[in-house]
Amino acid sequence: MQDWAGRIRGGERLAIARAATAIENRTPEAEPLLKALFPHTGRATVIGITGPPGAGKSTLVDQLAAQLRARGKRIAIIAVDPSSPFSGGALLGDRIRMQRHHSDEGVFIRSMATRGQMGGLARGTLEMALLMDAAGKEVILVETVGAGQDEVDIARLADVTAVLLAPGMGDDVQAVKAGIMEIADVFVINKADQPGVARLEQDLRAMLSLAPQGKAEAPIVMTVASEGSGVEDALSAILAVRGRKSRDEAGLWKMRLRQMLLDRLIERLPDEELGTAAARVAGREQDPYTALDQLLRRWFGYTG
Ligand SMILES: Nc1nc2c(ncn2[C@@H]2O[C@H](COP(=O)(O)OP(=O)(O)OP(=O)(O)O)[C@@H](O)[C@H]2O)c(=O)[nH]1
Ligand SMILES: [Mg+2]
Repeated sequence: MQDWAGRIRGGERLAIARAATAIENRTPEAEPLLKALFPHTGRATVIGITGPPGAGKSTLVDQLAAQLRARGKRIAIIAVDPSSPFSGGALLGDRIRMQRHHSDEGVFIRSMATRGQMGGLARGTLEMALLMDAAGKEVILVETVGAGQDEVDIARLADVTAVLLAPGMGDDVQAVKAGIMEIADVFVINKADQPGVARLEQDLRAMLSLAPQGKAEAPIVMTVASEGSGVEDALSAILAVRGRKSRDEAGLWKMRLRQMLLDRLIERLPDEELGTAAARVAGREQDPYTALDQLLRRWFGYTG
């Protein structure tokens, strides 16, 4: 284990890839490995890129990666592939688009499936980021679709979150739900080559002017990711936020530990048990509170 961890810290690609697979498959090796790696984490900058399906997140991530490489940064890309019908087909496209980085030793790319969880980042995304951090990656780009729970999850993971919008996506600004608004540090209006950009910007500014917590000052950057224009500005805006934001590590870890605790409890509880209890509650044989007490007692040794 120590040897494996050492090779990861040395940036050995094969060792990192094996660890990524262990994390994704939640094999028994993953946890002891992460324990060994943890003291060597905390240095990377994690940038979350989120937004509606098809807004151009992958295209922008690819361009940001190129920019960061040009600045000599070691980077990792974690693409969380939603299992939604929107993006099922985009995965192959992403892979092809990012191919140019594949032969580059300074870039590590990993896709993760959400496996049909309700919203939510793929379990293990935090672990994947910790792995990349320990492996000496200086910047970690995480792409996720902003839908459902994701906005909260990405805030728990990322140091800076960029929300990507694009014109002509139907409900435009409405696609950015209130939750996303709150976690956005930078707004990127992509597809600035398409009609409707000025309106989108107007709507966004109007929305931001009503938002609390100084969101009205959140930078808005225009990009045409497919051509690479505006990408440098987007990166500068993101890194500027990173420079200003004082990192509340304990606050972040409180959110993360809460989620990990929930995950662990759910993991330990056999699904059939939950099903049996649910059937009793549904049949009015038992109230939900008594059912919970019983589950807690039986599976977690809870005596309260
Ligand atoms: N016209 C135009 N098209 C773009 C731009 N950026 C990306 N696209 C195209 O928009 C489509 C979707 O881009 P992606 O980068 O796959 O979008 P995404 O947000 O990652 O999509 P999902 O991962 O499926 O949610 C692709 O066909 C891109 O080539 C842009 O600035 N202008
Ligand atoms: Mg994508």
